[in-house]
Amino acid sequence: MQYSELKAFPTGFLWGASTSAYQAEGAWDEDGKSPSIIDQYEHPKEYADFKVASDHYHRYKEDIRLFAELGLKAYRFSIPWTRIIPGGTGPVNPAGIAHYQDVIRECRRYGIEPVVTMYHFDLPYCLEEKGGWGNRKTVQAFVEYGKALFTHFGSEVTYWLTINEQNTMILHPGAIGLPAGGKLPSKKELYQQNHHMMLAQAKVMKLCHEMCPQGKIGPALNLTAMYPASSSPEDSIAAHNWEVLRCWNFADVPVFGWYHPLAWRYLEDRGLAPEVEEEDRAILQGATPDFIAMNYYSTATIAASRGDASDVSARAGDQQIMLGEEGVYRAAENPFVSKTKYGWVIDPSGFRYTLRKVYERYHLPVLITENGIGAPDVIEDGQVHDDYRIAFIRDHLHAIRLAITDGVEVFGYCPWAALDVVSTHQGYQKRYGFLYVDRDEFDLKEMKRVKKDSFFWYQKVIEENGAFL
Ligand code: BGP
Repeated sequence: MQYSELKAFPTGFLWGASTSAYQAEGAWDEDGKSPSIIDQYEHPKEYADFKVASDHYHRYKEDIRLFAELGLKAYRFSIPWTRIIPGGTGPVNPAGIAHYQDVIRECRRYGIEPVVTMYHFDLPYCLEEKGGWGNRKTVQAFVEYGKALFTHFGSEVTYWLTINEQNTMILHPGAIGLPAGGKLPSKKELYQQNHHMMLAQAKVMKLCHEMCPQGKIGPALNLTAMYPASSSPEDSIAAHNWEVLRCWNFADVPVFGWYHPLAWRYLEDRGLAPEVEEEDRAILQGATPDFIAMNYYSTATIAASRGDASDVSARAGDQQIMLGEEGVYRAAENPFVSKTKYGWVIDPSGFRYTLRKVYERYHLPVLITENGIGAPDVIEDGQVHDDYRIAFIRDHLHAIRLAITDGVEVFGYCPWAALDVVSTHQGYQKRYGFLYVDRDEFDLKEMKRVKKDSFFWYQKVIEENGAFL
C-alpha cells in the first residue's frame, strides 16, 4: 500500500532499549540471590557464562546515566525471581527489593519509564528440582512472586511484561540452555509446562489489575509472520500451520482465554494436550492483557511437509534451533531476504507485515520489546563503527512507521540491546548494544562502556521523534 503521506511516530512514543537480568547483570550469587535454571544449565564452554556478564548489577547507575544521555524514554529490564524470593516461595529478600527500588528510582530520576519483565527464562533452580513448570504448584509460586513485585514496585512501574518468549521456551527449549546431562523435556511435558505458564500468566495479569490501578500488563512473545515458499496451496497451509502453532496459539490464550482451535486439534491428535482442571477455563478467561509486547527479529519461509524425518533441519548458522516438524511444515529458503552472519533473516517488510497481523488479530496496542542485529563488533581507537546496526534499525523503524500509517497502534520500541550483553549461546562474539562493553569472552578487562556509532545515531532519532526516518 502506498500513501501520499506517512504518519509520524505518536507523541509520547516510548523510545527505549532492552536487557535481561541474566545476560546483563552478573553478580549471579550476590545479595542473597539463589541460582536459577539458567545458572545451572550447560552452556558452550568456549563462550562467557553469566556469572559476571556486563556487571550491570554493580554499574546500573553509570549505565542508566548513559541511557539518559542516549535519550531513552523507556528501559526494559527483567527482575529475577531468584533475587526477590530466593527460595522460590516464602520470604522476600530485602536486598533484592532494595536493589530494584533503586534501579527504578534511578530510571525515574531521568524521566525513563521502567518496563519490567517479570520472568526472562530464569526459574529458581530450587523450583526446578521440584518439577519446575511441570509442577502445577509453580503456578501459585509465580503468583506469590508477582504479588511481591506489585507490592514493592507497583506504585512506580506502569508497564509489566509477564513472561518473555514463552513460545521459544516451549518450542525450542534447547535455545535457552541444556539441563545437566543434556536431556530436554518431551513435547508432552513441554505442553504441560506451557499450560501451567498460561495459568500463572492469567493469574498475575488479574492480580496486577487488582493491585496496581495504573498498571498495564501483557505477554512478551517472539512473533513473526510466515511466508509460503511458493504459491502452492499446500505451502500456504503449512505456513499457516506453523504461524498458528508458533505464534498465535501463544497470544490467543492470554487474549481470548483459550487455545487456538487448530493448535488444540494438533495437540489432541498427537497426544500432547495438557491435563486441564475444571477451573482452568475460568482462570484463563479471568484476565486479559492491556497490550501485546512483541520481540521481532526475522520472518520464516515455510514449505509443505513431506511427512517424513527430512522435514526437520537445523537453522543455518544456529545448530541449537531445529526447524520443521514431521507432518506439519518444513523450513524453506527465501531468495528475497538477506541474513545476518548468524543466519537470522533480515526482513524489515516482514516486521510491518507481522505488526499488521498482530493488530488485526488482537486489536491491542503493541509494544516492541526486542529487535536488533547481533554482530561481532570491533573496537578500534576507542570507536565502534556499527553502520550495519544503524542500517538495520533504520529500516525496521521505517517499517514501524509504515505499520503506524497502516493503522497499527504501536506505542514504543525497545530494541535489543541497551548495552552489550552475553548472547545466550554465542557469548560476547555476538553483540547487540548501543554501548560497547569492553570485555572479551574470558578477559574481563575494565568493562568500560564505549558509545558506538549507533548510539549517536539513535540519540538523534529520539531527539527528533523519528521524524527523519
Ligand atoms: C531473544 C531473547 C533475548 C536475547 C535475544 C538475542 O530471543 O529474548 O534474551 O538473547 O533473543 O538472542 P541471541 O543472544 O541468542 O542472539
